[in-house]
Amino acid sequence: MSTTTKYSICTICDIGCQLRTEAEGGKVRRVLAHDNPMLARNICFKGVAAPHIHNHEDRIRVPLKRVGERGQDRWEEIPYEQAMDEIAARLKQVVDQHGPESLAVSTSGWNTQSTHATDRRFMNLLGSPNWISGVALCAGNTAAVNRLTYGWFPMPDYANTKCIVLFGHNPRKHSWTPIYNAINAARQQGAKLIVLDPRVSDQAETADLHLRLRAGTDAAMCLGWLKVIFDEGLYDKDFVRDHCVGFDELRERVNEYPLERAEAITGVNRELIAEAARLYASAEGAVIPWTPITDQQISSTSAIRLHSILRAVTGNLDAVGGETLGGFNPDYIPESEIGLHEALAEEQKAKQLGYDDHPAFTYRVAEMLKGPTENVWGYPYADIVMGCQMANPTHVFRAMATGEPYPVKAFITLGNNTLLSYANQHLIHQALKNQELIVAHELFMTPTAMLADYVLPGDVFTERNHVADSWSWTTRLALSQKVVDAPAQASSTFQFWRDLAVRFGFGNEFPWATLQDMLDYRLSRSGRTFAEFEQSGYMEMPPPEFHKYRKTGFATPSGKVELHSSVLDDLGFDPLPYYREGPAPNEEYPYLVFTGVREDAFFQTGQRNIEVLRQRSPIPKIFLHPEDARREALKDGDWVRLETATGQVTAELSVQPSMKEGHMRVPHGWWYPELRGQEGLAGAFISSDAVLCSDDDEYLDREQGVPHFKGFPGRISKAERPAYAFG
Ligand SMILES: Nc1nc2c(c(=O)[nH]1)N[C@H]1C(S)=C(S)[C@@H](COP(=O)(O)OP(=O)(O)OC[C@H]3O[C@@H](n4cnc5c(=O)[nH]c(N)nc54)[C@H](O)[C@@H]3O)O[C@H]1N2
Ligand SMILES: Nc1nc2c(c(=O)[nH]1)N[C@H]1C(S)=C(S)[C@@H](COP(=O)(O)OP(=O)(O)OC[C@H]3O[C@@H](n4cnc5c(=O)[nH]c(N)nc54)[C@H](O)[C@@H]3O)O[C@H]1N2
Ligand code: SF4
Ligand SMILES: [Mo]
Repeated sequence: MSTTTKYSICTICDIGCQLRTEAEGGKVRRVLAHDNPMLARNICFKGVAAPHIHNHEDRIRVPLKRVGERGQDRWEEIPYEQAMDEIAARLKQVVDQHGPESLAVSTSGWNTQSTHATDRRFMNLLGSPNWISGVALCAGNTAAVNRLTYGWFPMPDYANTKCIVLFGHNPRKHSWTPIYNAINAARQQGAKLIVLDPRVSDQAETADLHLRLRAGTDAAMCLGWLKVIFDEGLYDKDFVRDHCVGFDELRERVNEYPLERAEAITGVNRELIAEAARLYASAEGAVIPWTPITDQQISSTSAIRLHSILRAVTGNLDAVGGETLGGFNPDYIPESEIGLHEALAEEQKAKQLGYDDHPAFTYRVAEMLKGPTENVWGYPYADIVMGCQMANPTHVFRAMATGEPYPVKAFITLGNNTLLSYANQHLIHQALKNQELIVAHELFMTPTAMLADYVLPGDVFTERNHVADSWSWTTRLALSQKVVDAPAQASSTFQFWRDLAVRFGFGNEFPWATLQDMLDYRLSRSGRTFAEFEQSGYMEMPPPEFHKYRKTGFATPSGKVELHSSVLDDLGFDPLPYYREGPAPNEEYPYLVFTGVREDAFFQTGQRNIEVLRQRSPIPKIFLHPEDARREALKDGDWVRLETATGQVTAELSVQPSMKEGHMRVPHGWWYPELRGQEGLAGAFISSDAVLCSDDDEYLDREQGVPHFKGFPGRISKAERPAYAFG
C-alpha cells in the first residue's frame, strides 16, 4: 500500500506543534516528528497518539438527533442536510420568539481550528453578542487585559532572553512541548529561571530561584517586586518618562505594599522577594511568559496588568530578549476582519452579557479601544487569541438558567466540553437543561454532547487544510495539510456556520462554498492561493521588529503605556493594580484548593476514552502534603472526598512532599467515558473540578468576572472507594 506523508499541525492540545502525518489506505497510520531539525523536538506522546484518537471506534461519524429525554443519551442517526435544516428551523423559532441575543455560542476554537471567526461572523449577522469561550479563562482574557496597558498582547523573545519568570506556569516534555523546549534552549544559553509556585513543580525543581507563594497571591507578589524595583531605582527611567503615563500614581500605590506586607500576604521571605525582583529587573532582556494561573484568580485583572507593568517599567517591552508586540500578519486576513464585528448594532453589543458588571473583555472595552487599535495596528478590532470581545461565561449561564436579564434559549457548542469547562457545573447543568435547542459539534459523546438535541460530527486536523496564524498573537503563518478525507457526514466548523448562514439568508456574506475557498480568500491579500502557499514551504515568519512604538505609539487612548488605566478609570474601576484576598479558609473549610496541574496523558477534559493515554493516568488524583495527610489521618491511595461550599468530588489521594502545606490540588476535567449508560452523563459529577468551583460574586474578579480557581477554601475526608474506580 502506498504511503502519503503531509505536514500537519497537531490540535490535540492548543500549542499547535508542526508534525508530519502519514496515511495508508485512507487512514492515518502514524504521526511523526517534523523533518526540520528546529521543529523535530516539538512533539509529545499525545500527538503521537493522534491516530488512536482519530480512528477510535467511539468517534462520532454521523449526525445524531436526540430521541429520549435531554441527557438520556438516546439518539437516532440522521443525514447531515436534514440535521442542518432542522437546526436552522428551530433556531429561527427561538430567535423569533426571544430575539437574536437568545443564542449563545461556546467554543475554544483552538482544536476546531478551521477559520474559527466564522462563528462570530454568523452571530454578528444574526445580532447575538453572546459568544463565550474557554479562552475567557486562558490567554484570551489575558490578551484583552494586556491591551488596557499597551494595546496588544506580547510574546516572549525566548531566543535572546537572559531571564525567564514563570508564575506557576509549568511546561514539560509532554505539556506544551515547544514552550518547554524554548525554555530549555534559553537556559542552555545562560538564561536564569525564576519560578513562583506553591508546589515544587517540574520547572521549580531546577529553577535558579523558587518562591513558594500561597495560592492566589500573585498580584501581591508583583506589587512587592515593583516596590523593590522602584526603591532601588532598577527601572528604565527613560522609557518611563517618554512612553508611560501614571507613574507617580502607580508609585504611590506600590508604596502601600512594603516588603513586610508582600511577605505577610504571599508567605515568601522578603529577602527572597527582593532577590527575585533584582534578578528580573537587572537582566539584559527578561520575560514573563503568559501564564494561565493569573487568568483564573480573584485578582486576575490586577495580576495580568502587573505583569504588563513589570515588562514595561523594566524596559522589556518590544525589546530584544524581552517581549515583542507582533501585530497582524499582512499576508493573512485576520479573524477580526472575518468576524465582522462592525455588523453588530451598538444596541446589540450593549446587550452582551457581562457588559455592565464585568466589562474588561467585552465589547464595551473593545469599542473604547477601536480608534487607537486602528491607528496603530490597522484594524479597529483585534481578536487576539479570540478573546477581546467576549460575553462573560457566568452571566451567560445565569441567563440560560434563569431567563435574567433576558432569556437565552439556544446554545451551540463547538469543540468545547462546556459542562466541565467553566465554574459551577451545577449551574451550567441547569442552564443546559433549560434550553430549547442545543447543538454540539464534537468528535466524541462528551457529557455536554449528551445534553444536546443534535450532535454533529466534527472533522480533525488530519482531515482538513489550514493556515495557522496563532490567532494574531504572533505573525507566524504555518501550514497544516489534510492527509485523509473526513467521514462523509462530518463537517468542519467553517462548513457548519456556512451551511447555517445560507439557511438564514446570509449566503451573500458567506460567499465561500468550502473551507478551501475560505483559505484562498484569507491568503488573497498576498496574491496567493492555499495551493501556492502549500508549495512555498511550511512556515513563514517575518523577522521580529523591535521598538515599533517609537514610530506609532501604543494602541491605548493616550498612545502611551498606561500604568494608570484610563479605560478602567472611565468604567469606574480602580485604574491602578491592587491585591484582593479571596474567600479565606476557615474552621469548616481549612485548606486552600487549586485546580489544575495538567496531566501529561490528556488535554483538558479529553481523551479519557483513549486506551493508550488512559493507561498512563487511569484515575484522578487529589494532591496533599504529608503533614496535612497525617493530620487528616489519610494515606496515599485512600479514596477521598473534597468539599467546598459549592460542591463535592471524590478521587484518589496522592500524598506528595512537593505540595505546599495547607494546600490541595484538584484535577481538571475528569469524567468517565466507561460509565456511559451506567452513571448519569458518564460520571461527569464524580470528580470534575467545575463542581467545586464557585462563581458567586465574591469569587469573581471584579473587572473581568473570571472565577477564582487558585486558592479557594475546601476540606477533605475519607470516602468509600467506589465500584467504578478504574483499575
Ligand atoms: N473548571 C475548569 N474550567 C476550565 C479550566 C479548568 O482548569 N477548570 N481550564 C480552562 C482552560 S486553561 C482551557 S484552555 C479551557 C479548555 O477548554 P476546551 O478547549 O473546550 O477543552 P477540552 O476539554 O479539550 O474540550 C474540547 C472538546 O473538543 C473536542 N474536539 C477536539 N478536537 C476537535 C475538532 O477538531 N473538532 C471538533 N468539533 N471538536 C473537537 C474534544 O473531543 C473535546 O470534547 O478550559 C478552561 N476551563
Ligand atoms: N499534557 C497536557 N499539557 C497541557 C494541557 C493539558 O491539559 N495536558 N493543557 C494546556 C493548557 S490549555 C494550559 S492553560 C496549560 C496549563 O498548564 P500550566 O500553566 O503549567 O498550569 P497547571 O499545570 O494547571 O499548574 C501549574 C502550576 O501552577 C501552580 N499553582 C497553583 N496555584 C497557583 C497560584 O495561585 N499561583 C502560582 N504562581 N502558582 C500556582 C501549581 O502548583 C502547578 O505547579 O497547560 C497546557 N499543556
Ligand atoms: S504538545 Fe503534544 S498534543 Fe500538544 S500540539 Fe504538540 S504534539 Fe500535539
Ligand atoms: Mo488553557
